Amino acid sequence: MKFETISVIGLGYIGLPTAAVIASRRKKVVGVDVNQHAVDTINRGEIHIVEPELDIVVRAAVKEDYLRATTTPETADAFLIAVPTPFKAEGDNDHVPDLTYIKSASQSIAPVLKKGDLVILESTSPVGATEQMSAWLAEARPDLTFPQSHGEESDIRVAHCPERVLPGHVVRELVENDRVIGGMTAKCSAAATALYQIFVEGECITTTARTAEMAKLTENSFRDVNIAFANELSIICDKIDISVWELIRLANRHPRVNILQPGPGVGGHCIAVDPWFIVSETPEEARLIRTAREVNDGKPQWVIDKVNEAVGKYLSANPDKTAKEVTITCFGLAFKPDIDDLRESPALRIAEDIVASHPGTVLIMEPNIEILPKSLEGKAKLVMLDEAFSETDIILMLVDHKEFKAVPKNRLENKFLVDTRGVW
Ligand code: SAJ
Repeated sequence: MKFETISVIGLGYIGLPTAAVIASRRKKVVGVDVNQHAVDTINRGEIHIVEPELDIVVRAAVKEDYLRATTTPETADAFLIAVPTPFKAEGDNDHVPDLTYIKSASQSIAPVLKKGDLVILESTSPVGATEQMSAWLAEARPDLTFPQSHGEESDIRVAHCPERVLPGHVVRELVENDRVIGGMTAKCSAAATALYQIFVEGECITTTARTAEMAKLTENSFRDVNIAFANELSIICDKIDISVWELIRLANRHPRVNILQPGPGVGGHCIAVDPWFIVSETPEEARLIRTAREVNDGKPQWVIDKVNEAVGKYLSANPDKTAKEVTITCFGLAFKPDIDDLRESPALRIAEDIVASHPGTVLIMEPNIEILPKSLEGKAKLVMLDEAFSETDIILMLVDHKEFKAVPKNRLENKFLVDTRGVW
């Protein structure tokens, strides 16, 4: 199959790198986004998100005229949809996935679809979303045929190919990772495989759309369950006075044991979200997956309780002081090490809670940002490493950034320490 022009709908953390990498293979790519600011930024050859190396790829692709952004879909031979799939606002506790963005993306491309086109859903989606997307397309274009009604003979090919790149390594992983390709029919899978082979060096493995949807949810649920195991161990070990870090190191010496690392909770927009797509579909059956979510979501409160305990201990050791005179420093705000992404960050949630409840000074040391997020503005102070150590009474280690790992142990002397990452 030949693809002259490829359109990517949604120019966020997945869509923009994908568009740029395809363009770097000398294919004409039209990126579409409802956000005019994003479109203008990209058309200047710049980027509106933070991802290592992405700026270089986008700049070159725009300069050489292979990548262009617009707010209105245009004709193309393949459409790749990479829009968010959040939860429905009203049913927050039920964590029901909201497919509104997929619906509006499919309705926006429907008018420009032509016989022979390929439509791929990349957004992480509940099982059945690709079939639903195809139904929306068919509703908008009764003059074309789709796989759900015409099977292999359909005018339009439809597939689900979930993204699985790690933030911070997107440009490399987009090319190197294997891809799961779930076509609604075998011809749909073959067409999608041909598209991904333009830029993917990993293997392209084909399956059904529903299995591909479930595979993505399974990958992130697997990680969530394993992190929950580590987080639960850390709480148990704290109670019975055992170092969880040493314990995990020892247990991992077993040839078939590989425990992940505890932390202040699970952040980001994938692992803390995707398992709920399984739970909301099969609430009776998905008991372990739900519990893992609850264990990980409960971890920030456990950390906050530990900080309060540390303040209590500090005041017992320094009876002449009041809580107002105790300075707490949060080391790290990002949702994981060595990135500046604060979205859905448990570290940020913990810092916000401490700022709201602690009567004394709260300092923040986050080497990857230059200004504090709005929720902390005017309530905490962003400091450099030296000030953080000289001014603080209580150290709260939240993110294992490389700058923190390099700190010599003697700087921690005489400080009360709550280390959620086992760095110190
Ligand atoms: N975390 C721990 N302990 C660990 C590992 C991670 O507490 O041992 C925490 C991190 O600090 C972070 C959260 O989990 O708060 C998630 O971080 P992550 O590095 O595990 O994953 P993400 O969210 O950056 O990216 C994941 C990846 N999925 C898997 O590794 C199975 C990525 O490949 C997916 O493409 C991405 O989700 C996504 O977009 O779905």
